[in-house]
Amino acid sequence: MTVSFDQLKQDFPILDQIVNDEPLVYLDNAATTQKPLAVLQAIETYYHTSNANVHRGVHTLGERATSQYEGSRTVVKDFINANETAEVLFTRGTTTSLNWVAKSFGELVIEPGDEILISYMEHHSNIIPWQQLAKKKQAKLVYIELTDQGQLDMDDAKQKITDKTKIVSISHVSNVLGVVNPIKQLADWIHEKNGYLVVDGAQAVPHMPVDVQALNADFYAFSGHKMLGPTGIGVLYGKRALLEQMEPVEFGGEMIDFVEEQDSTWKELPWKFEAGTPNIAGAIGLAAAMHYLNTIGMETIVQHERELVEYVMPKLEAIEGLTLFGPEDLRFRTGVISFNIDGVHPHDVATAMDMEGVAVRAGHHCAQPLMTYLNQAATARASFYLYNTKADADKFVEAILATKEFFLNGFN
Ligand code: C6P
Repeated sequence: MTVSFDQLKQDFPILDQIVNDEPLVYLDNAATTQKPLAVLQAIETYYHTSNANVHRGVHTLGERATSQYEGSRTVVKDFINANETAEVLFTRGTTTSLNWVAKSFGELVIEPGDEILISYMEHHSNIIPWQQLAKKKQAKLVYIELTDQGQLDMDDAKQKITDKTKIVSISHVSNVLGVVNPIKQLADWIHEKNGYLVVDGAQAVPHMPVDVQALNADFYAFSGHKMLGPTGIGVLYGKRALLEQMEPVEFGGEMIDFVEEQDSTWKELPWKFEAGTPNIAGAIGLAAAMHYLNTIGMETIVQHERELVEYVMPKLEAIEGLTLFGPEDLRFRTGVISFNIDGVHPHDVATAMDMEGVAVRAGHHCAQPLMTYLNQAATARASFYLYNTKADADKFVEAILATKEFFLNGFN
C-alpha cells in the first residue's frame, strides 16, 4: 500500500489546531501519541453498543464485550507474534508490566548473591523494580556501560553476563537516545548462562516490527498510549512456561478458579494475572490502534521515521551551539532526538518552542542515571511519529533557531 504521510494527519483531529497563534507541531510522541479517529470510534462504538463486564454475564452484551476483549488479545498476539493468547497479559502499561515481572518472576528466581543486569540508559520503570527486588533478596544490580555514541557497550555486556546473572532487563529502544539495542544477541548470551531476558519495549513496539519469538525474549513489556492507543492499557508478554510458574501479583475477582475459606486456586493463563474488571475499552482501543498501524505497515513506518531523521539531522548538526545525544549513525536510532542548546536551560527551550507551536519535552525523561552518566541535568527532546512530516521537521529547526536567537541575542 502506498501511504500519503502528508494526508495521514487528517486521521488525527487533535493535530489540527492552533497553539500560541501557530499551527501545532506535535513532537512529544515518546511521552504519548495522538489517537486516530479509528481508535476514538472503536472506543465510542464499544460504549454505545456493547458495554458490559467481561467473563461474567451470560447475557448478550456480556458475551459481546467478552468476545471483543478477547478478540483484542488475539490482535495483540498477532502484532508481536506471540505463540498463543495465553502469553498476552493486559496491564496498565509498561510500568505495571515490568513491576509484575520483578515482583512475581523475580521473587521466584532471584537468590542472595545473584546479579540482575540492566544498563545506564534505562527508564526508571526498568530500574526501580529491580532495585527493590535486589534489596529484598540481597542480590546485586549491575549496569552495562554505554559507548561514547550512547550505544550499549556490548563488550562490557558480554563480560558482565556471568553465571551469577539471573536476569538481564534492557530497553529495546532508549526514550532519550533513540538508540535501538541488539536484543537477540543479549537473549543468546543470557540464555547460554541459563538466565532470562526481560525487554522494555515501550519505545520499540510503536515504531518497528517486533517479533517476540524471533527476539527470544522471555518477557516483553509495552504501553498502548505510545502507539496510538488509549492510556491505561499495556501488555506484558511472557513465555508460557515461565508465566505458569509465577504467582499472580494481584488477587480478587475473576482470577480465581475456586475460593475456599483459607485458600484459593487460580484460573488458567492469562486470566490468573488479570484480577478485577479489566480495562475493556482500553484493550479494544489498543486493538484498533494495531489495526491502524498494520494498515500502514510497520516497515513503512520505520522507513518514514528514518527519512525524517535523515532529513532533519544535517540541519540540526549545522546549528552552532547545539549538542545532540545518541548515535551519529542513523541506522542505529529511531525518531527520538535529544538535544541541548548551549547556555539555555532545556525547560526554557521547551517553553520557547511551545510559543512557536512546537511541542517537545524537557527534563530528565525518567532516566536520571542516564542524565548523570551524560553529565547533564536535563535535555530537550523531540520525538517523531508516523503523522509527522518534513514540514514539521522544518518547523522544529526554525523553532530551535528562534529559541537560540531569543535567549542568546535577546529581542532585536
Ligand atoms: N516514557 C517518556 O516521555 P508507561 O508510563 O508505563 O506507559 O511507560 C513507562 C516507560 C517505560 N520505558 C520506557 C523506555 C519509556 O519511555 C517509558 C515512558 C515516557 O519518555 C514517559 S516518562
